[in-house]
Amino acid sequence: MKILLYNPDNGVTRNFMPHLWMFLLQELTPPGHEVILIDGNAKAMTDDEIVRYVLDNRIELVGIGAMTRMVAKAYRVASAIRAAGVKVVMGGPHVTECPDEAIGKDGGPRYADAVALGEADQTWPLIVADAARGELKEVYEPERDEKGVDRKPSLQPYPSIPWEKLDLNQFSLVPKMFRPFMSKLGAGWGTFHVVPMETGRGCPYGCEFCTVTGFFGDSIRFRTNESVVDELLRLKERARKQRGQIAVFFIDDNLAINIKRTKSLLRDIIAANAQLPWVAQISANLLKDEELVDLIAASGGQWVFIGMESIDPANMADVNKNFSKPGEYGAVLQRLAQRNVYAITSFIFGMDNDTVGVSDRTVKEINSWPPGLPVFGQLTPFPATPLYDRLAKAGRLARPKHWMDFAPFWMAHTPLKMTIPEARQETDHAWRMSYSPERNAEALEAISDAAFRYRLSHLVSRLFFRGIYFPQMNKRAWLKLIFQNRRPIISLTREAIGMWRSHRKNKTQVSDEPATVMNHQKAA
Ligand code: B12
Ligand code: SF4
Repeated sequence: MKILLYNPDNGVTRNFMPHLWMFLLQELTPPGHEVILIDGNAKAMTDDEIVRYVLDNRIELVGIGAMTRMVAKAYRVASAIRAAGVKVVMGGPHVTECPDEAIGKDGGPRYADAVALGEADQTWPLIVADAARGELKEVYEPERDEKGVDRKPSLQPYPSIPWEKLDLNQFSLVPKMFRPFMSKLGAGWGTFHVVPMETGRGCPYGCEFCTVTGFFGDSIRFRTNESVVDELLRLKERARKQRGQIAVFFIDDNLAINIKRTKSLLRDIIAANAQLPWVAQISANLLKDEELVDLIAASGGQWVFIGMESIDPANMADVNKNFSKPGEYGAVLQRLAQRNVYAITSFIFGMDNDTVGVSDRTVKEINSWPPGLPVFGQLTPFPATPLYDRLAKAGRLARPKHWMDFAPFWMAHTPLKMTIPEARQETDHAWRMSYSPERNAEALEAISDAAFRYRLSHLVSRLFFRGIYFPQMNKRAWLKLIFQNRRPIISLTREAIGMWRSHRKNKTQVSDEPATVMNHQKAA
């Protein structure tokens, strides 16, 4: 059977990284089937184009995965594929949280032939076998234990995703026209991939707005250190062979949730020389441990994503995230920056204690810390979260099915101390202040003592991160952005040329020196 796994884009911006679920399910597919992957983030296609692709390639089963944010598009595509006579199965967080919606059991239209609820590592092979026999069921759920609790995959053993062989061309972040030139730079920059990797699943913290504790459970499961190290080594080898760069995004919700285990993993990565530049999510409360931060830096950690949410402790208490203390954020970032590790700091506006001016207050505080990459969102009641239930009970949901008419940065409920348009303005203001050309230049100035590569990484990341809010989807937008930020770009380019010249001069001098000196050096 020919199977297509498809992940829609959100229609506004693109993700920089492919989705892990597709590679995982591809690897878990029983032998004898061909699995094709299309990620809308890398290859944007209209609904008609996808249907045409499915028919032209004689696809017999389409699997679609979606977060709530892109589920409306997922439903549209699914309906168009079903109308063309091809079976569709949907999985992922949204359909798990609203299981009846996709199969029309909530009174609405039906979008999918089948849904896979929860973690599908064990159900996917059954789905494929049933579909191949023409006996697809409506709902696939993980097995339950005697107490009725889902049996979660242990992650030991963990499937070996063949990254070394996969065609990742559609996911390279280096534009095609620059590839030949970039591959000659340093160790090679002809391709640049950010690859998702998980080392564990589950988070026990249960923040009110988050779906993770409900979806993955509060019992945490880890892969073995060996399997993570092996995957890193294979990726490192691939980067070397293709004269490109690979960075890893450890997508665990909290990489350091068990500090002892994290330290042991990072030590094993260092011992095996398996370091690649990596990014991971770690909560601020766990980053107080100096030894952990040392190991993060030594094992390749470059950026840590921290869900800071708010600088107001009352807001943190409201959303059950009291364990993260705003008063400690500055020191945490300082500790990271001392090791040249920087932070992607994530904030949420529209919390119940937020008032007009929250963006000014927050950005002022952020600017007093070592520079990072701040991102700003709004409190969103995702279905099946405690937040959704609380707001629904209080009659505060303005758009209870907000995902069916997805509106970026437009809240689905009214915060207590400001209006929805005010929350939008605050969010807009925070993005504008944080990524203005002046702020970008200031941020680089603040780390002027850091080595060239950290400053380059900082500037490039800033230009990309701005795109999360201000769509940068065409060449014109990029050229404008480059022009606006010409000051730090020119300054870094000059520095790079200077470094390259002195490197070339040193090389020429060494090769011009008499053989005796060379021999002498060798003997020394
Ligand atoms: C990595 C990640 C991202 C990446 C992008 C996604 C990517 N390229 O991987 C980045 C950082 C860009 C991101 C951004 C956002 N994210 Co995010 N992200 C994650 C994270 C941490 C990991 C995803 C992952 O790979 N998980 C591991 C895989 C194995 O799990 P999985 O995807 O659920 O897949 C399993 C099953 O669901 C199932 N399955 C999945 N799809 C399918 C399809 C089929 C056909 C079948 C059969 C089965 C199946 O099988 C898999 C194996 O068991 C999750 C949290 C989490 N732990 O999952 C949040 C999460 C998915 N993100 C979330 C959110 C809210 C966002 C943002 C909206 C945040 C924001 N405010 O901006 C943005 C939106 C991005 C966009 N495109 O518009 C929410 C989604 C909640 C929801 N109901 O939609 C999550 C669950 C986190 C949370 N706090 O609740 N995210
Ligand atoms: S710590 Fe992060 S992953 Fe865990 S429940 Fe809170 S927001 Fe979700």
